[in-house]
Order: sequence, then C-alpha cells, then structure tokens
Amino acid sequence: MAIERTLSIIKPDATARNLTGAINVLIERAGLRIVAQKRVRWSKPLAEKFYEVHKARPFYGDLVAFMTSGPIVVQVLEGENAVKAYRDVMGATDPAKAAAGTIRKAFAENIERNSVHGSDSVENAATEIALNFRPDEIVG
Ligand code: IDP
Ligand code: MG
Repeated sequence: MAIERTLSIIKPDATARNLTGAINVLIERAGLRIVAQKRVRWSKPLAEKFYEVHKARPFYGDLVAFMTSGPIVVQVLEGENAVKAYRDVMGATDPAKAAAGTIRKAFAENIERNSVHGSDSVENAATEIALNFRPDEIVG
C-alpha cells in the first residue's frame, strides 16, 4: 500500500447546486484527506490544456465550455491508493452506469455534467496537481 495524491475537481454543475460540502462528506468518508482546496474559475486555455488528451474526441469543445462555465473547486486528496480509491467513490463516467453509494450516482446530471473529476493515474495526478496548485498551497 502506498500513500498517494490525486487531483479532484468539483465541477460547475455541482458548485451551481451547492453540493461542495455533500461531496466532501463522501470524499472524507472514503478515508481520503483534502490536503488542498480552492474555488476558482478556469480560463479557457487552462481547460484546453487540462483536457488536451481528449482533444480528438467529439465532446472536447463542449467539455471545455462546460468546465469554464462557472466556478469549480479544485482539490488535492491524499491517502492509501488515493488515485483508485477516489475513482471508486466517484463512480462510472456515465451516472446511469455508476454504482450505488458513489458521488456520480448520487449527484451527476448526465455523462458530461457528472459533478467530479479524478486523476486516472499517479503520473497524471502529478501533472494535474502541478497545473492547478503551487507546492505551498498543499498542506499534508
Ligand atoms: P472520467 O472523468 O470518468 O475520467 P473521461 O473519459 O476521462 O472520464 O472524460 C472526461 C470528461 O469528459 C468526463 O468526466 C465527462 O465530463 C466528459 N465526457 C466523457 N465522455 C463523454 C461523452 O460521451 N459525452 C459528453 N461528455 C463526455
Ligand atoms: Mg478521465
């Protein structure tokens, strides 16, 4: 077992519905520690860079527009196997396929407006954290 860090984002559909606290309850209940957190509005260039891996996908433009449409809460989560542990509590990308008890099952509106982001590997987590936080903003 390894202590890892992962990047979480509470997306605009969730901040608009005042769900930050409810989502944080599920994160903390899963044993993950929120070691950095801030509410921001992404610029378009930052959103484009963050989702660069999806550039060729048909939903890329809509996704960038959605992620810059309102405030988001970016977070660094820390814990045992944090990357997978958070993916597990997030649930499937499509809330119709998400398991009971997951954040997306409870709160997501649809496959795009799905309330949360979580890094998919330790390597990507490091890149995504560096895009959103200065090292001194993370207090473990
Ligand atoms: P993930 O967030 O579960 O890792 P990814 O495949 O990495 O899912 O997709 C990134 C984000 O792009 C999703 O969270 C969702 O907001 C959006 N997205 C993914 N697939 C679709 C789709 O088929 N239509 C619209 N938006 C999508
Ligand atoms: Mg992903």
